[in-house]
Amino acid sequence: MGAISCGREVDVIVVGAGFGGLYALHRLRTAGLELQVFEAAEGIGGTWYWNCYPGARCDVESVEYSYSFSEELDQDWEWSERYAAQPEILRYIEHVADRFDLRKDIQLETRVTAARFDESVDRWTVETDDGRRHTAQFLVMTAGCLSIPNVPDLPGLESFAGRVLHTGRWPQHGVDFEGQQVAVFGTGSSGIQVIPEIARQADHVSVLQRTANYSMPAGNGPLDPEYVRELKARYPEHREAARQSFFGNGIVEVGDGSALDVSDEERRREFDRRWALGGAAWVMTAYNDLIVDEAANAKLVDYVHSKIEEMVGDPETAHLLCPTGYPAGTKRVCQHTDYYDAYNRDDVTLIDLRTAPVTAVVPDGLQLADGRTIEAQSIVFATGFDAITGSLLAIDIQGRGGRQLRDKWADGPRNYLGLMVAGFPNLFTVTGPGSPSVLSNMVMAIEQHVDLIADLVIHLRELGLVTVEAGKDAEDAWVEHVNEVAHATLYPRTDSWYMGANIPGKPRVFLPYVGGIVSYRVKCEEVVARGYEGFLLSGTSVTA
Ligand code: NA7
Repeated sequence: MGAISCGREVDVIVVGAGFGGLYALHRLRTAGLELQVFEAAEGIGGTWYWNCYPGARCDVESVEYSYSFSEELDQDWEWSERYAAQPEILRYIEHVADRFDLRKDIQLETRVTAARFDESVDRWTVETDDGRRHTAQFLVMTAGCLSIPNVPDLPGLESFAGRVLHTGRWPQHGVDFEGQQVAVFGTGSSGIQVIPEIARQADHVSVLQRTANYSMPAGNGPLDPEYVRELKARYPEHREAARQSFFGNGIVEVGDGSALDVSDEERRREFDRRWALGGAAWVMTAYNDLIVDEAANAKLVDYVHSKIEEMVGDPETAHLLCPTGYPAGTKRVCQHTDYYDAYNRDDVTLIDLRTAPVTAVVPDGLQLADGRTIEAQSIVFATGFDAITGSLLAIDIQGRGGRQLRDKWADGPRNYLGLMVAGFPNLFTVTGPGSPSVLSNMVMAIEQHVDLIADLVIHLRELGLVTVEAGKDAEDAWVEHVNEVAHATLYPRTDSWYMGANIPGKPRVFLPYVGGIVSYRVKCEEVVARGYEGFLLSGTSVTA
């Protein structure tokens, strides 16, 4: 290491200033702790700062994908659309930061590179890329579940003469594709959102598809003021209903019957009704067995295929866009606005990478295995992220005895409740692996974790103790439970980022907790009621 200078000594260091970091700062500061937040970007917002590509939009309804901790904030803020676009979400985040005076404890353009637990003083020493070292009793990781971009290792990419972009690192000032031929890789949520927008501007778009995705119409539009007025009149009850729901969403009607117990006509009517309402969650929850029973799932697969065939004019393109080979919903389901229409344009071409992989990137485009050359002046990677564990393992985190988190998690993440890791005292992972996180309303998952952390820290201090960590037995039992619940569903059958399968060499383990936000919350409440069962408080020495 080079010359290191000393930074602040605080109670808590928070890594990341997105939804998670901002709430951690607010909640723990209100509890009387002194905090320092480090954020790598030039601005706050996390995911909603970086993903500023055209078309970026949340797939949870805006009135739900927002903080619930302040009734006044809920009443004052006006969302304009059913599903908010990135600029509006970022404006909301900026508003929250100003309203709760958060900026003074946030240091931007500062990346945390290493964190080591010093057992002699029971404190974390945190290094940042400005060459400074800071210490804190607690370290709270809110660096994001989808924040480390995955860029494919294409042969010759460095020789490309045009511009290379990733949706998760989009230039803040925008990109002008006017007059360009653009190659877009990836047809997940980001690809499905960005492709129609680029198509509107560019001369030609070539979409390079490896796997077709299941996507439902967003059904986005302006929010009806009367609907908002009614919702606001009962916002606290609405928020509570969301907390008690499976996904952290109180609006979606969750069907409680089997897709196999109804006639084909009735099922089609129900799918049609939900498809017309818009929102992936509406369709995916039409029946209670779509994600656990292959035969039930197949009914949804057939339905989605029929809709794609209706929407896309060219039968060959429609056929390629129909997802096959994996159950619907086992990769993150997308929401589209104009996506399928884009393929009805003359200036959008779909290329199937399964039959025509890229053999080389050349200065003016791509060469395909079938001999075709795709000319391009820009390459856009909508190729996703090293999800959930990526941002934690990007930092050299060392716990007791210098044990590295990277070593401990070499075969997949191990922790208790997705929140704490045995052998890594006073380190909290907000929406960490093994918690509902990306399978729920993220803002709600964040609030629940941060509230739990705040209560635990206060409890610890009231007892006059200094460290808390996961017990090894509790950790083992939780990891087993997370796997057991996942394997009762169809999810693990599919190569997805939920399984770590999108990153070469990443262990194939189901990363989030699929048991639902309400059962997870109940489990956490039981743990607290039993005196923080499974956590070791104070100087108890453990080996992980
Ligand atoms: P996703 O959902 O991981 O989608 C990435 C897409 O990129 C997906 O279609 C991948 O195909 C494709 N991909 C990944 N690597 C490659 C390579 N090497 N070559 C070609 N195509 C590739 O990321 P998103 O950013 O769209 O969405 C992430 C989340 O953000 C989303 O779920 C929402 O929660 C918001 P694959 O399916 O792996 O074959």
